[in-house]
Amino acid sequence: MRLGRIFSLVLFFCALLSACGKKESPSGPKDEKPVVTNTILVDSLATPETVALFNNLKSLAQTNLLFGHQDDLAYGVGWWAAPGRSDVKEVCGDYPAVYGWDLGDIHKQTNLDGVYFDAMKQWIRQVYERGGINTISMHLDNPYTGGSAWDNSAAVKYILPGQSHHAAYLKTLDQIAAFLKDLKSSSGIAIPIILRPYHEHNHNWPWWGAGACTVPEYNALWKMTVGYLRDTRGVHNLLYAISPQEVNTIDQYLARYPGDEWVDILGMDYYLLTSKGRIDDLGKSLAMMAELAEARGKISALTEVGWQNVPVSDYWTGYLLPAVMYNAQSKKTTWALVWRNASESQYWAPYVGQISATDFSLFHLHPFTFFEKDLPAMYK
Ligand code: BMA
Repeated sequence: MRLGRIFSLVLFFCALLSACGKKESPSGPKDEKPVVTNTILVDSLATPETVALFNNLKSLAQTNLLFGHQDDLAYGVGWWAAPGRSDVKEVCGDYPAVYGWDLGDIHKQTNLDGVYFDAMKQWIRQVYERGGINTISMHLDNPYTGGSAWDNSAAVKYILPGQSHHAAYLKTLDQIAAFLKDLKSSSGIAIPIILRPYHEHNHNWPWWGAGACTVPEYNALWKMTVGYLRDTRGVHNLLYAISPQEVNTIDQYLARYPGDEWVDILGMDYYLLTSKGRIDDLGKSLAMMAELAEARGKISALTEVGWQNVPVSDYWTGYLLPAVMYNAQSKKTTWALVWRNASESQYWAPYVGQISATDFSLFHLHPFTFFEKDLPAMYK
């Protein structure tokens, strides 16, 4: 009798212990238990593949520039969602190393540029399986007015914790978290993503821009977003990139910076390279940013660059390459990404027959540039 009671007690405690061990993580019962993997990233629980991506980008940055293109697989000039197609590949024989995507309109079936989110997930998986790199921006609608990302009326102050539109905004972040957590490889690995929220925040066009929120508000928005995805939703496949637009000085760069513990990659968007006279300007800015990044153990990137409809034949080797190769520091820029090939009236990468296509092939062949086939294993 007594032995039996002791036995049941032991069983009871064993059950209790195992129940505690199985405690659901905030992001759901199916998730594996998070493990501390690093002390260098915003997310100390980042998956091993995410940490590897950062370390590999850091070492490649010393020697090469990765080329990136927004929506490369989704469409190009004169085609839409055609399996395997890519304007970049058709011009130079290889896919880009970096692929940009955007989560604007995440509450709908298609994003703001008409790309089905389900298809986007498939392309992101293809990229990962081929060894490429995915980065995601977010042209989210104004959460106060319901207008577009370009509706730059005040919104941030209404979505911060305790404010009228906070709960509604968390629903948007839930949709983003769900999308990011659904990015799994065929063997179930969470696909690492470079997330680039609230970009060009020093400019005035978006609701998160300098004209629509104060520095403390912007910083609070950034931290709230990272904290929610990482700690509440348990998303651990992210590197976080910030990207002010066209900044020349350290002070300008850091003016709205949320802090080293909230950012993995220092980026910059730059659209002024429309004359050779600006090569120095971009080169110096990239050098400044690379130094800032290096001093913090981070990496830097030209997160958006380009000349719409590439109206000169030597843009790639005559403008972009000399700017990135301006000096030893600017050369440490990790990647340069050009925007989308929406149509004949809006494209940023060449397509077959475009006037800069031949020069783009030379850019591709240049030993400094890396396209997808040039990449070593980025996730190991
Ligand atoms: C802009 C343009 C728009 C597009 C937006 C988000 O620069 O390309 O046509 O909707 O980016 O991709």
